[in-house]
Amino acid sequence: MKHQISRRLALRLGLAATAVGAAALAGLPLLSRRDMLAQARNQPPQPLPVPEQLLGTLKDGVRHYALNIRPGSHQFVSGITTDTFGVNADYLGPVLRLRRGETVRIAVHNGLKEATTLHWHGMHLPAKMDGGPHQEIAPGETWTPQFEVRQPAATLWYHAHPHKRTGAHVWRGLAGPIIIDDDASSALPLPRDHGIDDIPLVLQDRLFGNDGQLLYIQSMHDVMMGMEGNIPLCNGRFMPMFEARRQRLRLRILDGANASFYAIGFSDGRAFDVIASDGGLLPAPVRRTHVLITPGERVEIVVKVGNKPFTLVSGAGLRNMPLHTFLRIVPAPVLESSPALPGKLVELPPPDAASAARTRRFDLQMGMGPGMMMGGMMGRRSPFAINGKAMDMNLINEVIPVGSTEIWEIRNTSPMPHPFHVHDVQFRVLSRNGRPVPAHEAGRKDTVLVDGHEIVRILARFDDYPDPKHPYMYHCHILEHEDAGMMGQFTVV
Ligand SMILES: [Cu+2]
Repeated sequence: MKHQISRRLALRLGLAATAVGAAALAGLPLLSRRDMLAQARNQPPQPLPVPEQLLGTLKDGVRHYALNIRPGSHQFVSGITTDTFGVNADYLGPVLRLRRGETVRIAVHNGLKEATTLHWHGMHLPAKMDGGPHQEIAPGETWTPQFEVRQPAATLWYHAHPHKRTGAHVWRGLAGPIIIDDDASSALPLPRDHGIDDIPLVLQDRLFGNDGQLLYIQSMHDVMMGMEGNIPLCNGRFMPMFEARRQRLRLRILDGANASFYAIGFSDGRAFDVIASDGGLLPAPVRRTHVLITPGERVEIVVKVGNKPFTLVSGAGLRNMPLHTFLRIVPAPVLESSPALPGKLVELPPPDAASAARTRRFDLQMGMGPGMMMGGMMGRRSPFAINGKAMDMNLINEVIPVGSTEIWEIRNTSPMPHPFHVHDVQFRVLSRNGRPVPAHEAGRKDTVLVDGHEIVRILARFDDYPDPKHPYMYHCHILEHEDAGMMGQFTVV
C-alpha cells in the first residue's frame, strides 16, 4: 500500500493534526485532542450505535418512507453533550432500505429553522428527485420525491446538499446510509443480518471547542484544506465497541467526512476481502490489507473475526499518516459459523471505452496564489472552479444527449487531491494517468479520487430521464471545496 500512496496524498492524510494548530493560532478555545482522549478513557466502553433500518410501508404498489430532519443533542464522547442535526435521530439517520424494481416515495420533512435539502448520493433517478441544491426544502415544509429503484444492490448514502451550506449541514449530522437489495445479491451466501454480521459504518471526524460544541470553518485554511477534526467518529461515537457473534463480518464503510481521507485497515494488519465499491458488488472479492477511501466513497468488506479483539483503524503501519482508531471489535466467547465467501460475486463486464460517443474534459482548479485567496475572501472570485467557472445555479455547464456513453477526462490542475463525484450515474474508472486502476476500484463508482496533477478517465452512460430544465451536479466531494465553487451542472436531454 505504501508505494501506492503519493507524497501529496500522504501529506493530505497528515493534515488532520494541523487543524488544531490553525484554530489555536486563531485564538479559539479548544478542548485538546489529549483532553478528549482522556475523557474517553474515563468512560465505560461505549457500544457501537447501529442505525435502525427504515423498511417503508407498501401502499398501492409504492413503498413509502418518512424522514424527519431536525435539531438534536448528542454525546459523541460520554459526558459531553453537543448540539447537532439528525434525521429521525439526534445525529446521522436511519438506514434507508430499498429494493431494486420497487417505486419508492420519501416524505422528507425539514424541522430545522433554515432551508436544507436531502440528496440521494449514488442513486440513478430523475434530476428533480435528486435532492441537490435546486430541491431546497423550506423550514417546516415537506418534500416528497418519488422514483423507481433501477440499479443493482449497493451501499449508497443520503446527505444534505444545500447551495453553499452542504459542508456546514453534513458537519452537524445530516447524513445516513442507503442500502439497495436485489435478487442477485440476495442469492449469494454473504453476511446479511443487519446489526449482527452486516454493519453500516459511517466514518467521520469532527473538531470540538472546549464547550463541547462543534467548531466549523475557523479560517481560510479550513476552506482551502477542507474541514478536518481532531476526533475520529464511527456512527457518531468516539471509539465504540462491537461484540462480534459470527465468524465473518460484512462492514459497509462510508467515508462520511467533510474532507478527510482514510487508509482503512486493521490494527493487527490482517487481510480482508473487498466485495463492493460505491455502486455495488465486484465480480469477485479482492484481498487487501488497506483500502484508501475519500469523502463520499464506500467500500464493503468482509473480515474474519478470529478469537482476539482487534480494531478498525486508519493509517496503521503507513508512514507519515496519523493513526485513527474507529472501532474496537471484540469476539464473543463462542462464534457462530458463517458460510465461506464465494469466489465469484456478480457479472460485471469490463468497460467498453470504444462505445463512447465523445470525451468531455473537466479541469479541477484551485487558485493557490495570494491574489486568488484574497479574491475568494472578498467574494470577487472563488479560488475553486471547474473549467474556469465556479458553481453558478443559473448556468448549465454541460448538456448530454440521453442514451449516450461518454468518457469524462478529469484533470486535476492543482497539487491537492480532489475526490470527484458525479450525480445520476455509476461510472467505471478507465485509467489513472494512463494506467489501469486496482481491482477494488474497477467496479461501479460514483466518486473517484483525482490526486494532485493527476488525470483520471471515467466511462459513464446517461441512459434515461431526459429533462432540459433540471440539472444534475458534478463536484469535488471535499465539501468546503464544493461549497466554495468546485462544482458544475449538467442536464440530460
Ligand atoms: Cu476538492
